[in-house]
Amino acid sequence: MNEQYNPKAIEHKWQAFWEEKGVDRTREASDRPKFYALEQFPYPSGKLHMGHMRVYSIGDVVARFKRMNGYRVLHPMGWDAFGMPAENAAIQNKAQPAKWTLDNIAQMRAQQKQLGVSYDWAREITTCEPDYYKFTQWLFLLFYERGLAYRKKAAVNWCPSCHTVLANEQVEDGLCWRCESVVEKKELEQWFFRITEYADRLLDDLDRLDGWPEKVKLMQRNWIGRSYGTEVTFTLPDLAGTKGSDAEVAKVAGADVGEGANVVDAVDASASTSDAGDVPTVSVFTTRPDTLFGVTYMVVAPEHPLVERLIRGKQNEQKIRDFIAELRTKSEIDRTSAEAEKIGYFTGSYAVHPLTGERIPVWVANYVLMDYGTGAVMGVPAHDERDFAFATTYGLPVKKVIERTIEPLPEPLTEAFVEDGVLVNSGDFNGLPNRDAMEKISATLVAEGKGKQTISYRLRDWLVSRQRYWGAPIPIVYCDSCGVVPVPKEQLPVLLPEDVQFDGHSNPLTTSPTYAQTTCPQCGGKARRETDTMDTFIDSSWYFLRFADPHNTELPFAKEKADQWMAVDEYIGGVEHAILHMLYSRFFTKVLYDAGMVSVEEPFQSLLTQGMVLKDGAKMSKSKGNVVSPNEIVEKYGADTGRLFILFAAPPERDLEWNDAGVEGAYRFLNRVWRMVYRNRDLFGTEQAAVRANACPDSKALHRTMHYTVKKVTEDVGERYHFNTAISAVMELVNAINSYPETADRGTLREAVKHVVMLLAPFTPHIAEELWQVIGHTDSVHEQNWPAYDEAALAVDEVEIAVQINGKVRGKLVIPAAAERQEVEEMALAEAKIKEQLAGKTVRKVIVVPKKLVNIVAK
Ligand code: ANZ
Ligand code: ZN
Repeated sequence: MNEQYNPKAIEHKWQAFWEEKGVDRTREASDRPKFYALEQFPYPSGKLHMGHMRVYSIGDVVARFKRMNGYRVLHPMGWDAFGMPAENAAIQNKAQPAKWTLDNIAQMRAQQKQLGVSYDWAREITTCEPDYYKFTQWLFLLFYERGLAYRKKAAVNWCPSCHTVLANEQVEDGLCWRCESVVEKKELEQWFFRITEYADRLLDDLDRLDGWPEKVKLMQRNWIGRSYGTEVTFTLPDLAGTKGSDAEVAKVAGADVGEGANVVDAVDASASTSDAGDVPTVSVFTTRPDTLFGVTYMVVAPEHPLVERLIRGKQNEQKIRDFIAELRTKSEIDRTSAEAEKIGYFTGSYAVHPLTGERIPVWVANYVLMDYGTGAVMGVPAHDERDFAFATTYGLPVKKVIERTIEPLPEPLTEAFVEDGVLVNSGDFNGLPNRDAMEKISATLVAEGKGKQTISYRLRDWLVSRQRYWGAPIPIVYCDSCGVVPVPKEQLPVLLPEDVQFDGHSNPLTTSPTYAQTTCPQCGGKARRETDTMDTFIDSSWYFLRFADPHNTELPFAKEKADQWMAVDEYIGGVEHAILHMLYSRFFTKVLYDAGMVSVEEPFQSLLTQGMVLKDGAKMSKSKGNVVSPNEIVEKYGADTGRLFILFAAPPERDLEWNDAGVEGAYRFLNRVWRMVYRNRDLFGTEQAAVRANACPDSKALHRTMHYTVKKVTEDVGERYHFNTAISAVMELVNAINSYPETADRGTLREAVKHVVMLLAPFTPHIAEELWQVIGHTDSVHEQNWPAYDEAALAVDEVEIAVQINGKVRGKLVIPAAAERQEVEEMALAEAKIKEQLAGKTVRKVIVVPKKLVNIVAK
């Protein structure tokens, strides 16, 4: 027998054993409760980094713990395998993206297996394989059938010299990442998913997700950004009789205008103006109708359909045209960031205030976005910080309409007053608290046909087209006679062609001589295939469902299989995916629920966002040169030490500071456990002594420590995921065993040793398995029932209490914890020291505070 802990000798052996015995296989049919543990599947970059090792270690503790606690567990792994890096590698190395990707997967899978993570590899999925993307396409068609996939023009980043569309992350400071040309915006037909139709459900159902961190829910709420407000209609009498040009009407109908319902209203408003004689109108979206009397100007977005008519023939016309042309090159983020300079021009036109009839100058400015609200806002400088700054810059008047109640505001205002108060300068509404005025003014506008109550969302529809090769082809063809035709489901998958060029100068899919030409599935005539592929976020929006039924060839998954496992009970991953991936997965699940394909409306019941792995205070990264690779650690110390260190060094949600001494410490601890088990292995002979836990104080104490440790680990792991404190409790139990006297009860010792092995199983699975065999078992420790603890054994059965005479402590007493009041009183009075001090006094009264003290009142 090898008495030296040698991880190399045991880890591989047990990995092979588990695989052969199918220890990590999912047990489907069983009456045990289900538990679905899932770590976010990785992008196959080629190498595991410490962040991966951390998330898999956490997930594995959860999965193993649940198995031992009587659950049937689904714990799968796969690959988020489409995406840009494979295509860039293809350009650089002339290797096919498929080959590059699959090679990387092979390497990473081998590394994962070295970590001893208990994945059911029979369920592995790879999103770039046709057997998977066939169903990604199938789901695209489902969305299309349900009216949730549609096409419209949208601005994309376009590099004029590479002739290609660039993803946002390929645009660096406005330049193409490859050739450094200035990137332009170009309008192209793109596919979208109508996620906005689910905005309310995506928002409201967040309240059901008790197992999610508040901060993640808040991020999702902000991303969806629902605002209740009022649309207020202003008239533009000066524009009556001027008509929109045909070009303008065309523009209004398509390109620049977003898809939101509000924008459609804006279009209606301007469209109605072409009826000669009618007075044109413009609506603004405001969340503050109470400030309506404080409007001193109005601003429309540069892309607003009315801009043309507002500026035509006016003094600033040319300046505004130049300004708009320049803005086209700016991103929405640049335009709206708080630091961005607010630039505007007076159009030369005026609107009329709906309640006062005042003439309000209409401006155009960069900070108003066309695709939020109505694309027009009312400026209230007295009560909005942004408007105050704008009015100050351009010399626009500031009109106070809310007065502070405690102390009047300074005159003139030195900054916007954004708190609550009472209305002034607001006609009939004067004197109302502004919160009440919101309702009242809004109601008045609605009654007079000058406004309506609306809801606006920040959330936009999801642009899913990519002009890229390495993604799931969009299964659509275009036919001259039939138009847009979905590929029939039985013809899926639409396979990626291999006769393509990776020259970096175009979408490779368009370079295939064969791919785009096809026949129309409806009329059999000539047709053209869609050459866009899908955003890879689509692949990862349903993979957790595929794991429930990974080999289905007819459907993405069968409902009864999905229902067996969904929702994911614990989803573990990085906070960087807290918004988009989570939102898209939630959206998919709701659509599939509506389609009757699954019975849950939310995919992830509980979410654990793990912290980063830092070294020397900074995130590990190649550029900082502070990377420690999992490989290195496994080579030097074995996977168990790496796992133990990672789990011990910080609770999962916190950042973890890498520490070589800490790794050494974890290794030393495992060595200690190893020697401890070997030293005591003879206790597990054929004739085992019975446990006599009460035989002596030492055995009683060890017995108690053991039960305490079981309870602590059970609760820390099962309820809180405090793996670090669980591990430290096991360390204390090992200490207690090591200082247990030779003469004390052997049975108690044997039980304690065995429990250490079992308690370590979820954290350090290989050494636990090896030592399990050392103490005489032939089955797997991972298939044992998690040890139970005995509350009674935890009870500390004697307590020390203070004995006071007239409030002063005069002695101590050790008594049975269960002693009755009367007994306690008698024992106190019988105590030698106390007796002595009471000599010559009369006891008047004895007060007993159970388990704490006895106070004797005597004179
Ligand atoms: C007048 C007003 C007065 C406003 C006031 C605020 C404070 P949230 O809450 O984010 O929905 N707004 C409306 N549409 C806009 C657009 N397309 N681009 C830029 N800003 C726009 O914000 C709603 C507020 O944002 C609206 O209420 C409007 O300014 C502005 F004391 O109207 B408010
Ligand atoms: Zn056709």
